Amino acid sequence: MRSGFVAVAGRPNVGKSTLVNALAGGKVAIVSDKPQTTRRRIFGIVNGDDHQLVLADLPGFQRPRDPLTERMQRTVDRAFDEVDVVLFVLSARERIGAGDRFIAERVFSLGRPVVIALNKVDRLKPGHIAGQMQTAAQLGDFQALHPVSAVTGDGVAELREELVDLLPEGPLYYPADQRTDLSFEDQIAELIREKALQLTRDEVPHAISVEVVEVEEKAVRATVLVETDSQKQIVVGRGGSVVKQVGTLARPEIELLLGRPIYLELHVKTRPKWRRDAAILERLGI
Ligand SMILES: Nc1nc2c(ncn2[C@@H]2O[C@H](COP(=O)(O)OP(=O)(O)OP(=O)(O)O)[C@@H](O)[C@H]2O)c(=O)[nH]1
Ligand SMILES: [Mg+2]
Repeated sequence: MRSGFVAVAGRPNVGKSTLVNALAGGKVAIVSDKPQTTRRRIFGIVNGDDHQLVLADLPGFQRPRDPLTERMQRTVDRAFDEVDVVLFVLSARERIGAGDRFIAERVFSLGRPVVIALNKVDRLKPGHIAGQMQTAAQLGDFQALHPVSAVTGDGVAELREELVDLLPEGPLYYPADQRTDLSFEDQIAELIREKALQLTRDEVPHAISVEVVEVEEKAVRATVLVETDSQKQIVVGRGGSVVKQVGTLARPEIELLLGRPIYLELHVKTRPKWRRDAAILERLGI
């Protein structure tokens, strides 16, 4: 039996969570086209006959700007302490530059094998991919470099095999049928937040968080927090249209998770400066 922990590191928005989902073979982490979607460490657990690969999906590396982003970066820093392997994710669609080199300095100094995933290679010209691979190869002394597409699944099976091969012999850390370490409540809150991120833009997504208030047999009640009244207006929408849409998109996924139909009740509330409020951040698991 091989088992162990892999930290998934990289700049915001390079596709870390999408890749964790692809490797885990199902949705573990929420995904959006807005940077800083992932705010806490989430384990995606990949179970095989003779292995258990625990992927730690992490917030993107960033320069902290407030208590929320400070806590997010601390999560990233701490995650490196006890891992067997680092999966360093880059986007083939963007210039590999200073931000990636900054992260490289950190991950290549850990004394652990580093596997580079060059993500988002779908629909890119082979010549462009080859160039990006050459640049990526200069970032440090890597164990392996895999061009992948987390969206189409190209290269994902090979990457999974590579990661499993790097794990030491070890025990099962989680029951073999478990896919994440998040509670149902936290998974539900994340699903609702994902839909709210999808339907908003500019500064609004960063000001949104979700708390599940109650999960009953037939109903789930949750609160969508924002920081200002104008953000609240946007998330509620005209005649409640936006929050209604959030519910419509989130409900089927929550029902799939719980395995039963539910009524989803969402309230949007203004909580000024929650991003600076240690008690709220603690409660949100950040
Ligand atoms: N074309 C393409 N898009 C991708 C791929 N992987 C991820 N994306 C898109 O990239 C965006 C960001 O994906 P995420 O998985 O949320 O990225 P992340 O690195 O986890 O982002 P943070 O949590 O904010 O740090 C989403 O719009 C994804 O659909 C890929 O292989 N190809
Ligand atoms: Mg993410």
